Amino acid sequence: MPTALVTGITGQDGSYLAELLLSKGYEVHGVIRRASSFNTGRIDHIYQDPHEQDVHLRLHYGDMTDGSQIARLIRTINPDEIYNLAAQSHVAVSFQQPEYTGDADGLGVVRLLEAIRESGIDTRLYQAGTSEMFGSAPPPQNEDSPFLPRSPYAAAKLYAYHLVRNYREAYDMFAVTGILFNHEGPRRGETFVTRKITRAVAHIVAGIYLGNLDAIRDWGHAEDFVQAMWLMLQQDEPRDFVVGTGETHTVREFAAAAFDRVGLNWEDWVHIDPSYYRPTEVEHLHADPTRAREELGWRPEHTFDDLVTEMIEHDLSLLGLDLDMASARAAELRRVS
Ligand code: NAP
Ligand code: G4F
Repeated sequence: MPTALVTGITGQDGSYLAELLLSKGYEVHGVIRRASSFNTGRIDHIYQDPHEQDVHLRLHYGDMTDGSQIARLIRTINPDEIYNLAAQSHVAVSFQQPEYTGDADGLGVVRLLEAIRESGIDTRLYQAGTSEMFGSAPPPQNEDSPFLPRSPYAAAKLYAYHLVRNYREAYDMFAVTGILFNHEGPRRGETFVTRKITRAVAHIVAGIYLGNLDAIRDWGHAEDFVQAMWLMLQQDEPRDFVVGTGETHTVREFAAAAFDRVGLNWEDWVHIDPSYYRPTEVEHLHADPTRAREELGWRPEHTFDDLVTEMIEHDLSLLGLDLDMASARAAELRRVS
């Protein structure tokens, strides 16, 4: 049975990846951070009590800022594959916490690479890179596009990208970076723009404050993207890949599509709060995923419309509502206003 170590298992991608690996027969070890209350909501449905028989998912405390624990986990688990998904992943927050973001997202990867090297184990590493590294590079972006990062987050991820490449060349490691464009889903963190919008739609009367509506993103579904992560570690040779859908929308278009699902006009509900504008913005991300399509055989299965609908249905279900009930409520609102 292959063994995988997943950092960031409590996050959006970590939870989908853990499901995928378990379905493929892996023993999965996840790294979680100690918190004052439970932070495993996204993986509770696959959690197994370690006292049970035949346990395939095991959780360990750890942090990317704590190198000795990372080294200990790698030594004792001896995984065949490591997926480093742990990160302070919010671009806007990285402007407020640049030092911590650099520590967790940049230096954390050095700690991981050094732990692998010093342990001498034969393992494969997937590093979660990002299209944010392209920053202001002209679209569409592929593996040969320049990196022009526009945030402390992107700069930290770019540092990690170069280190992974350097360790691959210097020590002959199977270590790769997936340069993934935005991917979302019902488990997306509540402060990313797509989820912020779909939650507002579900609450209907809440309205919403947003920043830059003109930003263009290549939004896919996280369930499709974790497949690409796994495929990258199954190749004969280690190689970096751009992963994205190749289809783009503005934030405004996402909001319009989402409010339209329940029959509302987004312009009546979306307001601008300039404090959500970033000191430097990434205006246009558009993937050219040719290499992933040709070499990994990867293609997204979810469409943009599927994604918007699934996210809204999920946020409505949390309130005990469905699309018909929400549409009826919206129609009532239109009648009385
Ligand atoms: P996410 O939902 O924010 O999850 C991040 C995970 O990292 C969580 O499990 C979090 O733990 C953990 N974490 C944060 N700081 C840590 C630290 N210092 N030590 C250990 N764990 C830490 O992010 P995601 O959307 O799943 O993204 C996964 C990875 O892909 C991230 O590296 C992100 O930067 C990258 N990425 C994401 C996208 C995207 O569109 N989703 C695109 C490109 C790249 P808690 O649950 O305790 O907070
Ligand atoms: O949803 P966002 O915060 O995602 P962003 O900045 O594109 O980053 C996400 O994708 C990256 C891959 O490209 C990942 F590496 C990263 O970890 C993260 O998952 O913002 C999307 C766009 C931005 O242009 C932002 O300025 O939406 C714009 N936006 C407008 N109003 C807003 C808001 N973003 C947020 N979070 N909140 C707003 O109110």
